[in-house]
Amino acid sequence: MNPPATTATSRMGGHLLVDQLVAQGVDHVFCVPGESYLAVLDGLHDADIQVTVCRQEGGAAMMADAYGKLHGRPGICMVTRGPGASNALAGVHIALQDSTPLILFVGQIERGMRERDAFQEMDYRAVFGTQAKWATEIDQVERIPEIISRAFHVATSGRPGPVVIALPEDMLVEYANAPDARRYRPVDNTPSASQLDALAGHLATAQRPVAILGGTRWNADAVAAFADFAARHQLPVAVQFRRQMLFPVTHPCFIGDLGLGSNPALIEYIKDADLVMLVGGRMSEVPSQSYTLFPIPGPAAGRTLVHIHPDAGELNRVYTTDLAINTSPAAFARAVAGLDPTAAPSRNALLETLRSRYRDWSDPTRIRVPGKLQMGQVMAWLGRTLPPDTIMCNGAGNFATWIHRFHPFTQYGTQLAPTSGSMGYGLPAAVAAKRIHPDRTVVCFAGDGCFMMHGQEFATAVQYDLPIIVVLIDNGMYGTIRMHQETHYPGRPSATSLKNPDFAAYAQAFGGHGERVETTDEFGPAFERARQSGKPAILHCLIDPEAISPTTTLTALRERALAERH
Ligand SMILES: Cc1ncc(C[n+]2csc(CCOP(=O)(O)OP(=O)(O)O)c2C)c(N)n1
Ligand SMILES: [Mg+2]
Repeated sequence: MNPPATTATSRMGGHLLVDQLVAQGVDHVFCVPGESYLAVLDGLHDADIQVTVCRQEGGAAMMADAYGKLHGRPGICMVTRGPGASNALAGVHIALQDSTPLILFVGQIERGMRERDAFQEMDYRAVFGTQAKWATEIDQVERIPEIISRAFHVATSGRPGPVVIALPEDMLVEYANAPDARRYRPVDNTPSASQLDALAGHLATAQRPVAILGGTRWNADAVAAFADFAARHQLPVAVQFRRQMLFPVTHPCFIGDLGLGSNPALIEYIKDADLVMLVGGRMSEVPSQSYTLFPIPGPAAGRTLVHIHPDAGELNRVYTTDLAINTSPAAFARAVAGLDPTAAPSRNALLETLRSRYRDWSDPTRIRVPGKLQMGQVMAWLGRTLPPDTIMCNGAGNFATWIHRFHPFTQYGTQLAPTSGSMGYGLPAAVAAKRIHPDRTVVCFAGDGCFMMHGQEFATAVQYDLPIIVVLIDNGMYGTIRMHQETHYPGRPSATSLKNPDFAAYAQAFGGHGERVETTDEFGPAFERARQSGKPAILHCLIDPEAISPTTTLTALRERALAERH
């Protein structure tokens, strides 16, 4: 049955909702359909919105997170009730931890059936109450514009994050005469003149300063403005875990990234810094090296801590600051564009030392691991070959170390990786990236474990003709966990070995290009053939299980742990 026609004054809920998305500037929706929100799907039929239909809601929500990371506007995900929403939680959790704007719409049972444990019923306010900035349900059709407008503001203002909106099925087919809401504008502050003066004072006297960049609400202009600011002030700059697109590695002030397995020389420098500027991030467990970089609540005597964050609630949350500036990184970068050094501190020699430590650490050609596939050489080849605007995507696993330590990120909008450490993110992120930027090279790095968490989205890449290239690093195990086992319970592997499919055949079976790569020399030509194929591709790279990280082997970890016991 066709739904009744929408008139200018009266619109069916599902159509009114889609009109609100258009009014808020939405151009893309990632979804898995469900009978619970047919009226919205019907609205999408005629809307000027691109729809990506996915194979599992976790992948759809991760694609929406990737959209949010690339654009700074909320990624939109639509899923069905209970089971769909449960699957989508994986992506909502990433958006929460990663401060990504995202709005998840969930079809909901009819209002009159609530609290009977009806088919696929879920209490979204309760389930997502701790995992979203706001979880709500639209009970009255005429309130759709109001609630959608608020959702965009909540998702993008302060510290961005996810919003979950449940849509009762019967509400979606009611009619309302409700006007469209106006386009949202994220709320922001600018630093005051006295805050900028205080910052200039700290910068003028610091002997060993460092700026550590993180968080969201950056953009390409902000990255460029901050790079100029750092150069003028000869300010050493580090980036937080998986926020490597915030500062170019080629910049004379770049000194490294603070993640898992970071450069010990960088950590030593930061622990000893007399001025620390945290810009945009919240210095969570991973970048803070399990909260060991700075004393809590800190800072130590003689050290100055300046924190710039768009959410007042994040300032002084863990670390007590000397100067707290409540503003977005974008507004901060604009404000400091006019801040010139008051004295001329020469930190050239310091920068030179820090840069050479960074170069030593991040040179992949120095790395030798067991086996025929030398990942150091692979990274060097990719670094030389890939265009600078290539979007690198990954989930979690030791394989990701190769990117974080060695890939030369130089541009904003080139890194999609979960700071929350969620496996399975790389492939959906790559699908979203290629959908958004069809002209750019998109590479997904995945471990054998990581890939299989959302490997079904390879079908989505094939469905939309998205020639992404998956570099699948197969060591036949959940290597990260095996590494921890050998460190803490040496010689007692448990639940970490994997029997894998032929991933090249997997790619081919889906209609993509697949190749097996066993040696270093095979990698470059295989990558080129993948590129030439014009199809989504998987390079099934077999790495020696001993090559657990760039710097150590499983056997070395085990032997060290056993020796420490005796
Ligand atoms: C969704 C999810 N489940 C479990 C984990 C715990 N975990 C972290 S890394 C890892 C293993 C990753 O294996 P793989 O992708 O093969 O990479 P490798 O470490 O072998 O290079 C596991 C199980 C996680 N981070 N995320
Ligand atoms: Mg593995």
